[in-house]
Amino acid sequence: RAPRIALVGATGAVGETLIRLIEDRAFRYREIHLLASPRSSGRTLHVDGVAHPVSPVDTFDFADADLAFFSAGTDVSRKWAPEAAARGALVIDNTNAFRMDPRTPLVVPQVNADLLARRPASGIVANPNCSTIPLVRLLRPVEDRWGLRKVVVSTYQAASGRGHSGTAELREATRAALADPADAGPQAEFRPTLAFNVVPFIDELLDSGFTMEEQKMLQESRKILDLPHLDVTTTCVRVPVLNSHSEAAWVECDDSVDRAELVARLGALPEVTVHDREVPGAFPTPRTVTEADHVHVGRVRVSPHDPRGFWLWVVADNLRIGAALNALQIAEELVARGTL
Ligand code: 11C
Repeated sequence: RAPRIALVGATGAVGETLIRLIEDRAFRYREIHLLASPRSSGRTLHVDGVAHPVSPVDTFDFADADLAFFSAGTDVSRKWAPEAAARGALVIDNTNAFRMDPRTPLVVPQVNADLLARRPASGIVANPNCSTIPLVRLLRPVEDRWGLRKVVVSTYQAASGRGHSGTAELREATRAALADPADAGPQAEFRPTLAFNVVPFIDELLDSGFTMEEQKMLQESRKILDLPHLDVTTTCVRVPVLNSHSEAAWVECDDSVDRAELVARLGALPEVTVHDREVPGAFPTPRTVTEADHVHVGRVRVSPHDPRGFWLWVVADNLRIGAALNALQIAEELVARGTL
């Protein structure tokens, strides 16, 4: 039987994207319950042409759902996801709340879908951070063929990583700066202003000197790839782009890498497009990515000095690949495997 599903955070950027994907991918459900924090509830949203009220999460009985998607922020997940799991719903959580919990699998279906064969001990499947997902999808075959030694990444992350309020602030701050270059505009999401700027700081600062976003990329990559000692070091940067995160990744391997073979292996991955497979130097950008459900790769360069190292330029829609699509693909796997 098709599952009864609940969407917590239905009015947010990830929640709205999830609704579009449920429609586009014809994900079958028996009932759908749209939920949000009390502040964001009260609206009506359409799913598959049917109007649904957005109800407050704190009045919903999760015994009425088989599957619950959470994308309303870490605090909401910490408070309600364990309750939903205890009431019998299998939770797919988009936040950072449970990713490193040993009882909770951290899943990118193209990498470690086998973890979805049974219901997790916590009743929760965690969805990784949006900058981790495209990276590990590309690293998996590299590890399998050449052995990974080290990965150095700089990210170029879009404003939509902060949801609707992030994109709204970028638009408003850009308008303010165009009218008066001294006017930084609003700075609730991005500080200093993101208008005509790049900001090498995402999430909170840790004692290590790295940000939480940078630490997530290390810890999550290790867990998903099941390589607990993998060296992944990153600088995470916010750029004035509305949607789609980009990454420049330097990858060092145990063995020498042949560019043609690397391009062929990456190009053979499901839902991956390599732009410079046939056109030398071709690259994707956040504005030109049209197939938003693919991870896009370009500028594939093996070092002429030491062919054990190579560069990739990666662009992926952070709301889809990095959040809603990954969550829905987890759900599709759970249904296909009969785990629900
Ligand atoms: C950003 N990567 O771009 C963040 C958003 O841990 O799921 C996603 C935060 C997370 O701001």
